[in-house]
Amino acid sequence: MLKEELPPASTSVLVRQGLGRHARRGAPNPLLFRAQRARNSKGFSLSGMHLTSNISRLALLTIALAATTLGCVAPSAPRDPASPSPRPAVSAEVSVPPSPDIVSESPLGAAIAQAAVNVRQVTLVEGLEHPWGMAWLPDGSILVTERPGRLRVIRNGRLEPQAIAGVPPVLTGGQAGLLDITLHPNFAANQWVYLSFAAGTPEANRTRVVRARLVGNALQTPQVILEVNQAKSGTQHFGSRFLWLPDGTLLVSIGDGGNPPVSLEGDLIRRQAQNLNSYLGKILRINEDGSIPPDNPFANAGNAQPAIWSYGHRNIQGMAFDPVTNRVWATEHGSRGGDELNLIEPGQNYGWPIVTHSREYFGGEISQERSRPGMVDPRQVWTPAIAPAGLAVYRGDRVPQWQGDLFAGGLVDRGIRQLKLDAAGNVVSQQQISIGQRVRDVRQGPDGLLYVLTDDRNGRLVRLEPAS
Ligand SMILES: [Ca+2]
Repeated sequence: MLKEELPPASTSVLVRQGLGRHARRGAPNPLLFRAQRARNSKGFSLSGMHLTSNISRLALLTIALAATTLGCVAPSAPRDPASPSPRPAVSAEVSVPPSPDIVSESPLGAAIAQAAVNVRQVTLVEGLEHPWGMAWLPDGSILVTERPGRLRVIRNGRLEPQAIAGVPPVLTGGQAGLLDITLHPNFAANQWVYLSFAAGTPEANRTRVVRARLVGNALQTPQVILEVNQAKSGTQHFGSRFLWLPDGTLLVSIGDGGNPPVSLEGDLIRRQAQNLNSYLGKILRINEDGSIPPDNPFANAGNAQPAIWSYGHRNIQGMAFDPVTNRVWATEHGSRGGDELNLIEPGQNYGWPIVTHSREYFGGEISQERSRPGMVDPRQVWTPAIAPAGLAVYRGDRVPQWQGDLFAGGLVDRGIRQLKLDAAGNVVSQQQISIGQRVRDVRQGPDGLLYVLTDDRNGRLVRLEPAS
């Protein structure tokens, strides 16, 4: 599975349940549609979800190469493994209407020249198993989460063989596992470490946040300070990025719960992103102890969860704060194409799944609407998908040419998009920095350089520094 967003094999049970539900309702069944297309093509699944043989992989590669040769895909754009046939990829491209807010995937010649800083990539550590998030301790050591449920420490540039003890039990498989990590802003005084992870069973699980004190090589006195208020099935879309605001409150992104046919209370679970009584598909804002700030936008709204900060999100895995502009940025996965960069403001609706540039993995529209009054348009749309994960605003003093730029990691992109912004926060150009592995996290380190975690069984910690 290349793209994070594709359902893991373990969802086959859900898929079968979904077939029955669609049949009872008499609704168009995407899974039957997929099965028919697979039959029509003599066993070659066009869905991209279940490539069943090496032959189909080979055919897929051939089509992708042909598409590139014919110019169907912009040369600088990564092929989205979720877009296996060239025809849907092209239609996804042309379905994006012109908008001043949207930078297309076409090459940006002048802007690339402007952004030219030769970057050296230094691999600091290898052997991390699907690392997800990282945090610097006051002594310069780095804590790194590994999705299978371990918390590792890199000390004096070396990955300690012994993991940190006391990590709570986590649900693993698919996108589930131990996810983000952050330290309390006053960690030096109180030793609080915050972890987000998937908790529960494959049938009933939720994103959970625990804080615990780091004493020596162990976490102690763990406290559950937040968990999603509804259980979901399957192992997709946990969100889970942390972001501290200057006022000492903490933002936590929560995914929409999963792709069709994953459902909740008789409806597609993705629609919970528009339900203000659900934590799914939201950014939440809490105090350091999990209590809810009284100035949250829906704190006094009555029929809404007071923890909600913004809503209408699909699956945010990148969040960053710019201390100069006081802006909060977030990157969010679309389904097939339609990945987004959003400028986050409290109380706002970011549209999912009512408005989206993204299409279903199995083909077809999720919505005809790309924009709607009262919903916030993205500042950047990526089609084909980059599968964004990890986001940093560069405010270091080591590379003046990067000042104020956004660095968005991409799983499918296997690299980083460096975005230049104008004063109003519009994206004016982007540049690709290839890393060569799926990128899960990007952060600015205390030394003013950028650090990157790659999502791999043999994941790496990479430092980006100017080459000259
Ligand atoms: Ca949106």
